[in-house]
Amino acid sequence: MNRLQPDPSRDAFLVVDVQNDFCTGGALAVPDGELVVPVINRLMPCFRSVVLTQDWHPRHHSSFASGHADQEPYQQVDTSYGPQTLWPDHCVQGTRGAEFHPLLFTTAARLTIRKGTDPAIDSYSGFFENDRQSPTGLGAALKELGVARVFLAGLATDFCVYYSAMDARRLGFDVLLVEDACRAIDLDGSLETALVCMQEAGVRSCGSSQIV
Ligand code: VGL
Ligand code: ZN
Repeated sequence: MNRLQPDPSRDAFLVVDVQNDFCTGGALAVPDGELVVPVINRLMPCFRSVVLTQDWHPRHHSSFASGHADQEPYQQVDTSYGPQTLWPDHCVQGTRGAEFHPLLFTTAARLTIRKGTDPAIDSYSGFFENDRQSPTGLGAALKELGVARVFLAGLATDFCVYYSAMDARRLGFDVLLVEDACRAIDLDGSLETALVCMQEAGVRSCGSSQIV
């Protein structure tokens, strides 16, 4: 098994949405979501640039099914920026569900990027909102820090991790998905689709045990 030795000056560890609402008991629980926490904590000391993303919605966010008459969570609606899946209310700013998992080692983070703050547009990716063009600032920050390669972990593999991976590739970063440090929602085969698209986009996969 080939070893991957992070280079502190060129590599970043992007930890996506490891928040209470995506863990067991949360409003939008990803199966076994909390199992990523010890894996991520163990990897953090291997990186100088650890970046966290935090889904951070205002109370009546447009991605919440509760605000759409006759719509249920997990249905799709058309919006000005394309199709949007509707979700249970989750990661509302200032609530416990929006906080990072209590055991996540957040102290190690250099930067936290909050996303999904615009009431009218969702933001899966840590780089751009779902119109795929409004930046969060993360791309510019990583470039200014000299980052060339991004290791990705977190929740959920087939939504926020997936969109972050695709945008990172589009911005020219090398991307490595740390597979055992992610968990998926898997709506209607979304995990398989995401894995295929990431591979086609040149996202590579690795296991946490390869990283030293
Ligand atoms: C996410 C759906 C809605 C995620 C965030 O973190 O994957 N999924 N908001
Ligand atoms: Zn969200």
